[in-house]
Amino acid sequence: MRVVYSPDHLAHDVVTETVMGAAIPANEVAERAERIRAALEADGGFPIEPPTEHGTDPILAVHDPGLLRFVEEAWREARTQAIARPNLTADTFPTFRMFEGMSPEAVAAIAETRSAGGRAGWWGLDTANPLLAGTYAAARAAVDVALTTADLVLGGERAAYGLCRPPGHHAARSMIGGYCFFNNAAIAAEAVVRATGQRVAILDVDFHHGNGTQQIFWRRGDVLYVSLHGDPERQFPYFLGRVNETGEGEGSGANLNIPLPAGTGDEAYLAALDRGLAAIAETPGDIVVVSLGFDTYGHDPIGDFALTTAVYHECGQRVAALGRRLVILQEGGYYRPALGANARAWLRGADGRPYEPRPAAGFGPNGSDR
Ligand code: Q9C
Ligand code: ZN
Repeated sequence: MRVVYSPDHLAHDVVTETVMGAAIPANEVAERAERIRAALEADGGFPIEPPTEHGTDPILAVHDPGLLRFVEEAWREARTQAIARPNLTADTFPTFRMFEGMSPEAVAAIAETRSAGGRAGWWGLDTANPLLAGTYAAARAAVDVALTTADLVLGGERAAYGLCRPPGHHAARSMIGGYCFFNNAAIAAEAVVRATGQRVAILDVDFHHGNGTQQIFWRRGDVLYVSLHGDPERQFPYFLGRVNETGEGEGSGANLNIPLPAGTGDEAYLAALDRGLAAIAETPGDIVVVSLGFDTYGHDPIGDFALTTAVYHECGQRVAALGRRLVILQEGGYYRPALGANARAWLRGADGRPYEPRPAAGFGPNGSDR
């Protein structure tokens, strides 16, 4: 299976993030993508190629132009405004409760502020999106990785994998969030719809609900969104991802959320996956975009499922058994010692190759990376 990767992600990297006010070691770090790249290289069956440039038009097909402008300008603007911080992170957000009682017209008249800190809140969901000198280039490269992966599949590959970083599925039309800047999977899905004129399904198996992807296609009947995730009653992004969110208008019935309990293990997960796959099988279309996350792994520091490396191989096999062509894009996954083995297992499954854990080079005991 062909793999698309860009080193441009390396310049977007941080040391800490905050959780409920406390600083902790950052989870979404550059090492993640390098672990996966190393494991796929060691496997030998995943030739890696760079992305081609696709420009900003495919981004503007799903995102607000103001959001693109903000991500491009934010770091330099923060420097210009002499905010003495290594990166720009929002801490004040325009929650809808701030505007309670105001008419829609009065709310619509509220404008994006000029201050860098205000702008970060204006366009942001949470504090998990630090803007650094290299963030824009990294986020643009992740989009190019996704679009190049889609090109491979449109060009006839049965499946291809884009090692996207930063991830994308929490980014909505006008909002960054949850480590995400541009919604790589949504941009790729939209590009596939435009190229083929056919319906596309998005299967989101990251541990978290892809609130951004759901929002972008909420009223669209030509893009089916199916997500398995930790129940938002207890997990980020908290405010979306429930069963009763099924889409509206033309998109009515084209959104399927499958929230799952803490401790979900291999067997229960596979049963839920089969439900999601059945919904996709019922919908016409030839191409599936997969938002692939490994924060469902048993040792993940922010997820609370209990999946094993071996089940990822089975998952990849079952998704491939749909008989559709697959644009597989990386989202989350934060237990770094097993990321490479997990990605390799899933992708070998999707590639119709046996699991074969613990190859000679590049892996430690129990099929983990070193
Ligand atoms: N303040 C993905 O897996 N919450 N995103 C962590 C940071 C954000 C996960 C707390 C979790 C986002 C792509
Ligand atoms: Zn996630």
